[in-house]
Amino acid sequence: MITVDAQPFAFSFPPEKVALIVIDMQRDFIEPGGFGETLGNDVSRLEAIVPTVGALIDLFRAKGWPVIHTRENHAPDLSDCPPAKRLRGNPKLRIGDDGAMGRILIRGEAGAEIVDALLPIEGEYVVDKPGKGAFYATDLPAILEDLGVTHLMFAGVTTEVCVQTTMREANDRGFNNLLIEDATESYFAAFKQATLEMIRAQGAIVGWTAPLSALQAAVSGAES
Ligand code: C5J
Repeated sequence: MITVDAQPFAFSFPPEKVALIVIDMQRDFIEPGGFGETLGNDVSRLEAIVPTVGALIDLFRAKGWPVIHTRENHAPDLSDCPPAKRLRGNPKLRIGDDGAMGRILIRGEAGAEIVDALLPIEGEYVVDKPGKGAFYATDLPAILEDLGVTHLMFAGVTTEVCVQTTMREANDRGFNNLLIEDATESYFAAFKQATLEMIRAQGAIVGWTAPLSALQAAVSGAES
């Protein structure tokens, strides 16, 4: 077991049974001109974590541990996008509309792709998901079963939406979850902070949180 100095208490994981899930590090959420910005958000908060997410992915790659990337997206005919999702609110652009990087959140369009710095490499998994949670209407459950993992680490955006939803789904399915604090971000600082606190409240009711440096120290300690 490798033990990470985490909150609300130490997180121990068997290195042969861990996987990383990187949630929705997509151009439309992160880059200026994308969907996130058209919704009125300051995307620079999300752009700032790209190097840390990259360092986390590099650690998993160096150890040969599985990496799973998710993308929130929809079929071109929007058959997997409920009207309740597409029509909610009064945004300038909706899912499926033409944006600066192609049709918003449509599979195959430039904006729906993962940012260049974090593109998956051969052998990594890419899960396309129509919802906020990565377990709904995807092959993620089958991938995790095939891998035989019991412990998951999480990174990505946004903390309180797709990351938190997926962690809660994973928690209900019996996984032990660690969220890497500086490898996740929200458009709203207060929402990120509240989510970290909710996850680790009541004795890790959803999971644990720790900075990347704590994971790196635990992994180097286990190597020496
Ligand atoms: C949102 C996500 N915020 N990936 N998606 O709509 O969190």
